[in-house]
Amino acid sequence: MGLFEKFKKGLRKTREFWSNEWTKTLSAHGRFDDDMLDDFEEILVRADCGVPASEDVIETIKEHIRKTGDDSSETVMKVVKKRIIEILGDKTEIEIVPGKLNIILMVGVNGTGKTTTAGKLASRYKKEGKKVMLAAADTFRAAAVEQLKAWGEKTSTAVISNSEGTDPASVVFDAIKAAQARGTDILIVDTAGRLHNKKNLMEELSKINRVILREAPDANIRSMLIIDATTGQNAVIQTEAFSEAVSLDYLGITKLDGSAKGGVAIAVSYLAKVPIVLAGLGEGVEDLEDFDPEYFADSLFEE
Ligand SMILES: Nc1nc2c(ncn2[C@@H]2O[C@H](COP(=O)(O)OP(=O)(O)OP(=O)(O)O)[C@@H](O)[C@H]2O)c(=O)[nH]1
Ligand SMILES: [Mg+2]
Repeated sequence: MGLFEKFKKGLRKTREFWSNEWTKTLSAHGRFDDDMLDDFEEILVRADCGVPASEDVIETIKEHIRKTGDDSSETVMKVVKKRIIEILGDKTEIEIVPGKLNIILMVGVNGTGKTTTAGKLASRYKKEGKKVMLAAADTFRAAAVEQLKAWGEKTSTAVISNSEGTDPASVVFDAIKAAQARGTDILIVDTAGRLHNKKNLMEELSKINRVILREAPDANIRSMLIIDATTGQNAVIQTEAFSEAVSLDYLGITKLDGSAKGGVAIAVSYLAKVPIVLAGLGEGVEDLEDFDPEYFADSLFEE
């Protein structure tokens, strides 16, 4: 299956929601007058695009009609799609620097898909012939280490771990030492789910960061916030809160396949200063793709 086909398949529920609602509105109003645009804005908000981005899209449509006088639905849809691609920004991929240790720190609230995405990423990089290692720095939740080990087995990737309850920063320390000794290219650090307002957990994350900076100052260090599309506007709130609390480089958006709330990618991109780089499109090891703004937008509108 091609990449676009995968996006299309993954975004089926979101696309169905958009196209049903839009078809209804289009046939009810026929043309893009103010009433129609009000309905349109409501659809965008209900599709979890968030109020600021939805208002922006509506403004863009109004300006287009004012300038060109063309309010045919085909042209307006093209304008909407173009604006959505602009909001999503340029396609960005995770930067892997050859000849260096690259460390990817996975963070986020409970259950967003950190461990799964870490496992999928390990598989991807192994396939590319890289030396990969996983660090089980979620020592908080029982079974978290076992879950990551299962991904290690599935992807033939070394997993550095310790027992439940040990200091996660010490696991990261061990993992960095092991990665340095083995000439690892990419070390993916899985961390415990945490709320941005839970002081101890956020401090734990800062400590992990300090250990990484101290023990691997020359490494290419990247942190990635994993958000779950099915949580809608909560994902937006999490992105804002984590951006304030820790330094983020990337966003990964998971479970796009499981919900009609794919629009959350638009809401997040409108507010966040970091790019979405990954799209989780299912639970399987292959269900991870680089986030592609054009494919994403095309998948929303494709009949
Ligand atoms: N459908 C779907 N399910 C996903 C995706 N990513 C993760 N999941 C599922 O979401 C659930 C939670 O995933 P985990 O990877 O355990 O999440 P986590 O962030 O590590 O959770 P904690 O460690 O508890 O904070 C699992 O059942 C995964 O299979 C995705 O892209 N699509
Ligand atoms: Mg986990």
